[in-house]
Amino acid sequence: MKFKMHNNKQALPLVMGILNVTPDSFSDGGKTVDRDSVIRAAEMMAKSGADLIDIGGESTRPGANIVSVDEELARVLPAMDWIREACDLPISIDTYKTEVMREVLSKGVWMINDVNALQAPGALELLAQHDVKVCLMHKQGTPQTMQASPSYENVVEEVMSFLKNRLEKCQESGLQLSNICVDPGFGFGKTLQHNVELFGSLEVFQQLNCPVLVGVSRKSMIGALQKMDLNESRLAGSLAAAIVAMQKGAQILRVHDVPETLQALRVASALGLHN
Ligand code: 7PJ
Repeated sequence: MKFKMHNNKQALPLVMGILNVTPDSFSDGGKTVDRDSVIRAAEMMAKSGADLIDIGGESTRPGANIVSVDEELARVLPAMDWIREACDLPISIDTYKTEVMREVLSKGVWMINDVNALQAPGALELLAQHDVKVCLMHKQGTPQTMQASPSYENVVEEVMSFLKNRLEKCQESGLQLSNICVDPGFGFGKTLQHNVELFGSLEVFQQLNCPVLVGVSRKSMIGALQKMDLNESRLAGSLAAAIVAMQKGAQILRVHDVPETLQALRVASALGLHN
């Protein structure tokens, strides 16, 4: 699969299906940890046209608990095997821990999706030794405290300059630019206003010359943009956001609801919306 290019399905963004193997994930927590449910989820994503599957073994939602390397590996490694039994989709691992990266790289992972943008000690050096995709995400603070008081002078400029700096560091360390995508990190140390400003300026991130990944699926900003009960489904709002992200040039969308997202993107595209 090409990374930088559109897939050949009507120039849609790549759709990355989220498969959490954590007991505390905010929206499908606890439902996908055993073998059968992982296989079922992966088969469903493959059948509905996902381009890759993102496995997360530690929740990074606001306030979530840190898990040990061993615990994270105990969740992620079997899930990789089960997904491979179920389908041949490329696998992304959502981790910021160098030790976890090392293990999954030895099992031939396709992408390292790092909410910490390879800032952990040894992460850059490790990734430089592998031909693997990587997603560099911006966040302010840590998942434990990041929503306490996010603050920026200019959120778009600050996120841009962080990502630019990380891209430079990656290239200095020997990573290939063609393997890297960037992500403004919606909801990671951002108020609703910050998220809205970033989304409004998504096109600006094209200047970084690598694919832009957007993850807003079911996030609290979707609910907060209109008055909504906490337990109400955020699916419709997430689909609207996916379409706008496509229009603003996002090349990878990280989503929970793969068939619904693809339906929305295909219809939007068939009716004249372009990436
Ligand atoms: C993101 C992520 C995101 C990338 C999570 C959640 C929280 N990785 N991992 N971008 N979010 N690259 O899904 O609500 O936005 S975990």
